[in-house]
Amino acid sequence: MNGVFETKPTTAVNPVDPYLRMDRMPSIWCGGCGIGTTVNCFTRALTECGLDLDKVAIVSGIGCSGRVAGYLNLDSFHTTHGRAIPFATGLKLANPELKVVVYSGDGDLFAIGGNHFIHAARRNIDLLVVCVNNHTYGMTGGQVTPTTPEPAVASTTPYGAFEFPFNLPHLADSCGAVYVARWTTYHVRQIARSMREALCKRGLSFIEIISPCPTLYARRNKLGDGLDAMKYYKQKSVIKKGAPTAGVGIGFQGEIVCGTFIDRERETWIEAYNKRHQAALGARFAPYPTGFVDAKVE
Ligand SMILES: Cc1ncc(C[n+]2csc(CCOP(=O)(O)OP(=O)(O)O)c2C)c(N)n1
Ligand code: SF4
Ligand SMILES: [Mg+2]
Repeated sequence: MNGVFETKPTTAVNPVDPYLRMDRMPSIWCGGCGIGTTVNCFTRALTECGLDLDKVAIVSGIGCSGRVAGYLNLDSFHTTHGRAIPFATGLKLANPELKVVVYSGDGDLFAIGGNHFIHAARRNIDLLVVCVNNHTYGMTGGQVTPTTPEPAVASTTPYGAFEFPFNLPHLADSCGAVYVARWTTYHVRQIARSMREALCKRGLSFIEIISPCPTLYARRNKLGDGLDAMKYYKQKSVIKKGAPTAGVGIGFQGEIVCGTFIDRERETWIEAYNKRHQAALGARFAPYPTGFVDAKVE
């Protein structure tokens, strides 16, 4: 060196790239949108969880968040609106060896798809459900959803939302989910850790990620850009591990309680099916394979 730093051409690969279908880039997501951040966290969780990626399948519904399955270089299924969970349930039962992840938006999972969620959680189907909650139908122009807080403005509530919104962690908890966590897109390390933990659980895990939609939700509500959303998440988030889920509802621009609220064990649907039929039929019954894929958690 003679005092000058030499710059060499680099062939460094972004560690996220191998997990993505790079031929489909750039993504459709707007600048400042939080969905891509959640995908980055998911790839980190996949790196660390030790699962055989040939045995991981991802299922999305329709929406901006529903595009996630199509961008990930896994066995990906982009299904119809609201039907990701029944599709994923069928996939899991047809091939119990798979670790099946449902990744979709608040509208897809909790409006048209809400009934499927509550029954999958009640039955404890072995799925990880990740909900990107931006409080709106992003893809279709910013309509109100079951999670829009009062009195946020949406295209269908020009004078402000007035319906009681779902508190998603409480819904998941009361329906029997075995793992329930909430983070915002500001909490990238915690999201990755939660995803890794949830990938290792047996039964229905639920992770809610509060995420900005600057183009529709934030613009209509004069909340600024993606960076302003990060400032809000940083200032108004409080981490309360194990907090009772009944108390973690979110008001408009209010406090966001984050953390892992539930981590418990419960018989999965396949285990309960086997137990009941074994008891009733004895040796005449051939048990359904549970096919749980072991992953490592440090
Ligand atoms: C049966 C049916 N009804 C309505 C639609 C229109 N539609 C597409 S995406 C969407 C809402 C998506 O909202 P969300 O799941 O919150 O995803 P986001 O775009 O906010 O990420 C709707 C209503 C559709 N595709 N199919
Ligand atoms: S419309 Fe909203 S949710 Fe959809 S990509 Fe743009 S910022 Fe993201
Ligand atoms: Mg949404």
